[in-house]
Amino acid sequence: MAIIDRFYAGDIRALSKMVSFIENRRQGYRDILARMYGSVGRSLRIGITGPPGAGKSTLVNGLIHEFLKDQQKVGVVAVDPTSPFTGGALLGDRVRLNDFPVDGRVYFRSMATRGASGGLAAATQNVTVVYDAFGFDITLIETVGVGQVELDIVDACDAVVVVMVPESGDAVQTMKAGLMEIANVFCVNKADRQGAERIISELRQSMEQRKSEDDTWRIPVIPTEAITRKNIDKLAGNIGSFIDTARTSGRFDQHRLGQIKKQIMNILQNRFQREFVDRLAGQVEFDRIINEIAHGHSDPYSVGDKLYQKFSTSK
Ligand SMILES: Nc1nc2c(ncn2[C@@H]2O[C@H](COP(=O)(O)OP(=O)(O)O)[C@@H](O)[C@H]2O)c(=O)[nH]1
Ligand SMILES: [Mg+2]
Repeated sequence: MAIIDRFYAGDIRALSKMVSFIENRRQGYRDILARMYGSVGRSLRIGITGPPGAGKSTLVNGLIHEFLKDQQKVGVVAVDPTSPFTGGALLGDRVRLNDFPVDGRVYFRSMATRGASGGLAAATQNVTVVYDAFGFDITLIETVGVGQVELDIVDACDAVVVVMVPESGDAVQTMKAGLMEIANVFCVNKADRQGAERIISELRQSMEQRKSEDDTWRIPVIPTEAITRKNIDKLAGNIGSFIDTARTSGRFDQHRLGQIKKQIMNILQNRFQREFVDRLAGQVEFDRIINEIAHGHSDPYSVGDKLYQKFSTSK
């Protein structure tokens, strides 16, 4: 049987191969994705982001148990932008596998980033499409929150949980880092540690003060202890409530449509850019131009204007 047929028959090894195939953009990957797009849209995509060591993986473990109780099938993708060396499965993720049934109801995958942050969003989106087509009810996306990457990841999620720990220090600092805007649910993990009360009340206070763009949803702050699974049910419940609320208000669909538009724009932008740069490289006498500028006969802005005029109109 062809791998694609085994995939649609629910063979987990075929799923593994398929994810690699798509991730590595093997020849023909687009046709396969195109077929998958015909049957997706059902799976919920939940992002879990926060600083390294906050307990995201442990939380993901706990959440999987919650979802399994509800007879939900769960696919996990862990994105690690901090480590260019892992290049695949992180050790922790391999170990975790032993906790779960091997009957295809849970599946893990790690992805190391390949430099460009935009590429990461695209790769993650593709994996979620594969998971969805395979029949997972829920996709959990674990990412380290370190700047641009987690902002990109919003484009691949329906709901985002931002994880903090008492050691995160000043909650207000974290807000400034842009995590505030992307959180639909806050989780203060390691609530057993000192300082938990403080960060929880700080966060709750900021949430009260914040004028929400969407007054149908108040961002909750949930204390958890991932290692003992304390309050994980509550966290799962709040994620569920957010999604229900967003569906009712129409925000859920709006968000998804916006993501599709953004994805198309990214594809176009990349293509135009590549094509433009290729044409430039082949036709512009850079050495001469650079020399002219260096000797005061021209300037970079004028050259930019001229090249733009020339190449935006010519074929
Ligand atoms: N004290 C305490 N430690 C925790 C808790 N949750 C996770 N940890 C520990 O924190 C460390 C980092 O957890 P991990 O899930 O790998 O964090 P990640 O880097 O965010 O994925 C591990 O040693 C966990 O056992 C918690 O609720 N309380
Ligand atoms: Mg982790």
